[in-house]
Amino acid sequence: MKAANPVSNPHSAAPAGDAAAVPHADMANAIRALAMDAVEAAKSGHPGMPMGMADVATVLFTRHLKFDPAHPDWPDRDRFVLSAGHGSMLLYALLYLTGYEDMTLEQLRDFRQLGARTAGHPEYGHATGIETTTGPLGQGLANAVGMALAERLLAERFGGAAVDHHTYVIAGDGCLMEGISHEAISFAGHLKLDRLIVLFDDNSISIDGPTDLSVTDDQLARFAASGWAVQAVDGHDPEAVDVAIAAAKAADKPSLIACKTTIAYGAPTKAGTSGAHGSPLGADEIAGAREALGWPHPPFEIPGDILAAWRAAGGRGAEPRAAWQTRIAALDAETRDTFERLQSGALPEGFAAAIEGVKRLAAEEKPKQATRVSSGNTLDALAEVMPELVGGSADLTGSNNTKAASEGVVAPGSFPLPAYVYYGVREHGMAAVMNGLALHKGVVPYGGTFLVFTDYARPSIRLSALMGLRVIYVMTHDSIGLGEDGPTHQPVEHLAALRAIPGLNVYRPADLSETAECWALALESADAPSVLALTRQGLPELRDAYTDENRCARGAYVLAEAEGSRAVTLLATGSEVEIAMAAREMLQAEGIGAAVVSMPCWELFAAQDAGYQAAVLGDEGGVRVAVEAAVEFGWERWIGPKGAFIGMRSFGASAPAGELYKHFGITAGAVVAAAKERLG
Ligand SMILES: Cc1ncc(C[n+]2csc(CCOP(=O)(O)OP(=O)(O)O)c2C)c(N)n1
Repeated sequence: MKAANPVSNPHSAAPAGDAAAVPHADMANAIRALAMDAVEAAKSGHPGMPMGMADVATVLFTRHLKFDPAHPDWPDRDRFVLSAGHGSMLLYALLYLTGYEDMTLEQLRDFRQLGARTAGHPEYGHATGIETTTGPLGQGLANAVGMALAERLLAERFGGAAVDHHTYVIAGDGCLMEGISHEAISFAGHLKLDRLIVLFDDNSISIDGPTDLSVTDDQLARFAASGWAVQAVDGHDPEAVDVAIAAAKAADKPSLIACKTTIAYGAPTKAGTSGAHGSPLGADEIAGAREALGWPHPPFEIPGDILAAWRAAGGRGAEPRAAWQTRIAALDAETRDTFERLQSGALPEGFAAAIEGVKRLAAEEKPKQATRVSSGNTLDALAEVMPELVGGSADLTGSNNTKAASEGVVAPGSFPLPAYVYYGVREHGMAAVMNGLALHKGVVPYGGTFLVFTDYARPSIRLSALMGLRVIYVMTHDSIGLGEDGPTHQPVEHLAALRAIPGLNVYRPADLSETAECWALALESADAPSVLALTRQGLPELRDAYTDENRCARGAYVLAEAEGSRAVTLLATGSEVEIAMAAREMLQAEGIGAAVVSMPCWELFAAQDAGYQAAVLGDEGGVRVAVEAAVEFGWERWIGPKGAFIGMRSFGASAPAGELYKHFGITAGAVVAAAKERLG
């Protein structure tokens, strides 16, 4: 299916403002030329998608998008998400043309080179105006749902004078084929997130060829069935696109606009084919495209009048931004302070006292409590002082203990803060929506499911880490200790798999005190995601007394020092710290000095200096025994050459927890035996 080779763009309506003098086609062709030239210079990349969507993007950026390149972090800007991240040159061209200071022509020339802002796929934090990292298809679309949700939550709290913006997405066939798109659109439709507008690059091409090789969905019907307003337009007709976006803005539901486009629009032989996907067009094809498009200018050269028109489009936001600033200044001082604190991500004054209150209660009452319950108690205290909390669960609220008493339930037309979101059985969607919430800023998301189902959310957890987002994953039922639900529900390799993700802090607290401390650390990590691995089963409080210090902050610490000289160091996390404590008693009773080290967070411990690590782990030649109801993978790093590991070597089984621990040999007796064997 090959599109007609356009000799000139038949739709050459003029955009608004100073840009009026320059025909639309020239504006759009500037994007096309930069995309072709940058991909050619890099000798890799995707020119087809930016060339196909250039008309749609031109209409969006010159007529609708509310943004100010001089203030890229303006909180009330419209968000633009390029979910089809392989078309990164579309975004980079737009950022350059509209005048983002850090997106220079040099950067475009250095497309895909080491150290350039213009990475192969848009990377959050590499350049201003990149709202999220995209590339894994479907993620951006789901992030945008989170951004649109954050907008509604903050608008309800602070009013339309402070928060009133849209979230736009460009998504391709690939994004819509991914399973995550179903979770995201279903959730957005349910909540009637009417500030969300998806521009679907409906070009019927993906890498393997025409999309009908693998998909024949009626996308309009699919979105409509999920509660979206849907329209279909010719994506090369700027007036039609303009009218459709205006209608979408007026809709009381999220909107899908299917934009029929031709991939690599203008390329003489590759337009409309998957040949325009994933590799440079080549010199001849580019020359032909320049001719067909009526773009005689040399590579990377944008004529002054066209660039000026684009810069004028970029300048449209200055006035609305200044007006917004005036409105913010007019807010009462308390509202403004809270708004600004939330935007900055700073924790509130009452934060430390909330954590202290939980720790004092732990020391005084020493409750026997599952750490999932401890987490719920901590959240109750935190939500009293943190209106920015947006909690939730993927249909396991009662099991995850994720709903704090003061959190209001999010529903269509009701967006209270602090908020609680019933995400439904959508783990992957939940994680990506939480990334979007965090990216938007102003709210702090956390969400729960069973630890074993981090597998269902893993691609988004990885992106939380890659982007350095404060997203908190509350993952309960963290071992065979969950008991009767059996091996499908019992994580064994998940701690190791999560610890393997760079930049992700995996916490496994042992009691109420540690749970409160780990929550504090997760919230204090403004630029890192956290997983809290929590138990279903009850655990004793292990601390003797209240300490002001956050003992989990260094990742591992000596919970109980050996009496006499230390011959054995017992390392454990979470529910197995109790087992290590029992083993210590038994060893001490035999006159063997044993210390117990609680290791709630490997990542934080790995960041400590060698002196601290050595003091905690004990003499390198000494005997170390680690106990964790999970696979050994990774523990060799801590237990040293003479070390032993007591844990899982297979999947679990369905039985009461106590029996399972015995069956799999995760007992104080086994720890003692392993220690004595190594002592010789
Ligand atoms: C999760 C995921 N799977 C596979 C890829 C590799 N990939 C990049 S683009 C693409 C095809 C996308 O097709 P479409 O969205 O229609 O983009 P277009 O061909 O229109 O540019 C694929 C499979 C990816 N980036 N992410």
